Amino acid sequence: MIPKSHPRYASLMQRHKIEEGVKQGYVTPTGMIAQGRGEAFDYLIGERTTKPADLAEKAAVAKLSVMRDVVISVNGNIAALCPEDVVELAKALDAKIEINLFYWTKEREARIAKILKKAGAEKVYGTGEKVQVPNLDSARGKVDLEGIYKADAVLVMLEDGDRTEALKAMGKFVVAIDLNPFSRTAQTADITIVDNVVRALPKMIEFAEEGCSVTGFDNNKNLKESIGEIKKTLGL
Ligand code: PTJ
Repeated sequence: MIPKSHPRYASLMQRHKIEEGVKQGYVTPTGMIAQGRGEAFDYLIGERTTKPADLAEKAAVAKLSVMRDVVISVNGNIAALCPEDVVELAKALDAKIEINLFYWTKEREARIAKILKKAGAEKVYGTGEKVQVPNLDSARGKVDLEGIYKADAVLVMLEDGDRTEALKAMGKFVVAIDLNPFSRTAQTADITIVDNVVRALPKMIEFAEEGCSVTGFDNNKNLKESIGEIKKTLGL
């Protein structure tokens, strides 16, 4: 039992959600490594939503609010950390929710669908027949025709490697939430939010419900500013 007064309470609770997801079999064991990597970067940005992250969150919501067909992609870690926020954001943006797993198994897919439905999702994409994203050989390349395949924009979170490039090659607008500003996903997305998903999604819900607009957002500049936040922490 972790006391609420513990200085690292929030971070430890996230850890335990991931641990519980692994025990229940819907978070892949390597999801723990992904979480640990995220924690390290979160530490470096001060475990808070930085100014550039706040602006990127606003810019992402402003853009996604006016796009026709938006899909929020969910993997095991996201299902463990913030399924209710995913559902709420999807409602606020009128977006679809699709399960997309790197270490795909039918069982994990079914468990995650159940979690999302329990969190309030009416429909969950990515649980039936799938079609292939060109040039993406991993299981992430298998997507729902009515979901990610047809989407104009995709929100990806806690993502490994090369999917953002493949989705962009299909002409999609990609928003990524990634605590690591140096990752390939962060560097190739159209809008990169360098923040913890557990802080970013609630803020995005707020922006979507209030309504927001951002003009002249420059993702490269914003990413550099996020890296600047890390430099400040390091005293560089
Ligand atoms: O559930 P599956 O089968 O789809 O598997 C998913 C994992 C997590 C295994 C897969 O996506 C993976 O291996 O991810 P990586 O390569 O470790 O990358 C995850 C990225 O997300 C890293 O850049 C982390 O810094 C970042 N990250 C980790 N935790 C968070 C995060 N970003 C935002 N919020 C977090 N809580």
